[in-house]
Amino acid sequence: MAFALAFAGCAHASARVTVMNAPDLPAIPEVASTGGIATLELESRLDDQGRPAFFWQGRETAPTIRVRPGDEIHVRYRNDLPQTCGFGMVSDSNLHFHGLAVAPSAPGDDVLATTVRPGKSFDYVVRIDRDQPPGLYWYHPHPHGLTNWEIGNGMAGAIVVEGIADAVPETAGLRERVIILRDVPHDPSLAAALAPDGTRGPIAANFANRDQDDQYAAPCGIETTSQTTINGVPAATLGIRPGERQVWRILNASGHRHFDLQIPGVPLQLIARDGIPLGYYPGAQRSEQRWHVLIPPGGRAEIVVTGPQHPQMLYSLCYDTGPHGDENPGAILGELDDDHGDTAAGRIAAPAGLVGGLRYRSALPRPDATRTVRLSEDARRFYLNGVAYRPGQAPMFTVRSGTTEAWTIENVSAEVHVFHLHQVHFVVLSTNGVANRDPHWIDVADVPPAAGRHGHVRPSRIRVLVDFRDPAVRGTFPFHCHMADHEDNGMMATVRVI
Ligand SMILES: [Cu+2]
Repeated sequence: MAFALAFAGCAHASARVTVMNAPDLPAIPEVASTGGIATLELESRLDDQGRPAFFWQGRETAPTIRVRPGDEIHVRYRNDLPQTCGFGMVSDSNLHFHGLAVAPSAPGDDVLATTVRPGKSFDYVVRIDRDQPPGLYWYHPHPHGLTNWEIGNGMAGAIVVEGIADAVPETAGLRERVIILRDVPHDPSLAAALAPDGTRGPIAANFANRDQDDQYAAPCGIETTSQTTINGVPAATLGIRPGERQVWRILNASGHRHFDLQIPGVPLQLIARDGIPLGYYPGAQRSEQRWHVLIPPGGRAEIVVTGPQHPQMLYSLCYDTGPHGDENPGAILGELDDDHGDTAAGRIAAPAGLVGGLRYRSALPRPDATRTVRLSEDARRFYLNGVAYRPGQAPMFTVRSGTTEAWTIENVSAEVHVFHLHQVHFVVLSTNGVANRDPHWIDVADVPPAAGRHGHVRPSRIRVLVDFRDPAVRGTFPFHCHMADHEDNGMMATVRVI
């Protein structure tokens, strides 16, 4: 890190010299809807390194699916993974369409009953609501017990719902980048470090060691087992001219790592979180200036970046996941420099009268019910309200469609967890009793570690308002920790909306 910073300093003196020589940010191929339908065939199989991976048109890649509100996504998904994966489970797969307010039923966004077994295929049809806000969503596998093996090895792709310029007119005409951040194990078998049989393996040892160490010295640790990537490469050059503004749509598709993005000296104009423009929240600004942007696993941030006068690094800052948490050390993701060749995805289209998300824009209704979800863990398993999830388990809650509910998410463990519900968005109202000063509609939220040690645990709590008002969202779907290894090991439950 120090070495690279020293070079960045030199670059200031000799304007616009490439310091990293990293390749241009790879562009991700795209499938756009035509006639209201985006159609693709996607396949999962082991790549030449033995990792489970998405393939499209014979290439190891997951295209960005670009749609408009009211469109459909048709995916023929073929599972060509070996019959069993490295730790003895059948290599099942399926697809989740994260963040979209769509029905939780087959042949759409159903991860509970729809399993694509090895050697089989399934035809997904996802109907996107006319009211779907414009922004960045994503698709990834969600077979309980194997989610970390599949997502953690890189199986994820982006979905863009068009229309951001209707919500943020100043983005019209700007060049656009889709950026996918991952954290891929050096050894493909390590993504299965938490085998779903309850044997927590290396993490259990970590848990035990850290428990004896009250004053742990390196809160972010030193990651030695994995490599962060940006659009599939360890570091990239992001071409941007001095003063040019670009829209970056950034997805954290890692299995369980946070990214806290910073470009020294460059303000980041945050315009959307988790697919919903900031300005949709009643009374909120269309954009907020940030000096760093934290994205939990599963989260998305859409930002406007202004090209610096001199090359600058793109970093992820050290993030402390808590005394029992995993290592999230700082990382260099790339460098902003003059264009060497245009690898942007295209330009943001002019406003087109796509006025979505109406229900998100009105004053928050009073909650119709309250619930409590307690997050806990021991050396073997992870729990919601004391229960480690088993497939087929009865729903934990039954909710009336058309309502909102206030949920208290309480963390009694000494590491952060990432709360996520399928199909719906929510607002964080408060954290540990302190009102949220810049609330937004989101679909993943950090629940901070509990305070106190050795039997004197003070739980951390976030209070959220969950939106069950969309009439399309009826049925049973999961909520869980989006650290995929935690979910695989039990930190999941289901809710039934009637
Ligand atoms: Cu967790």
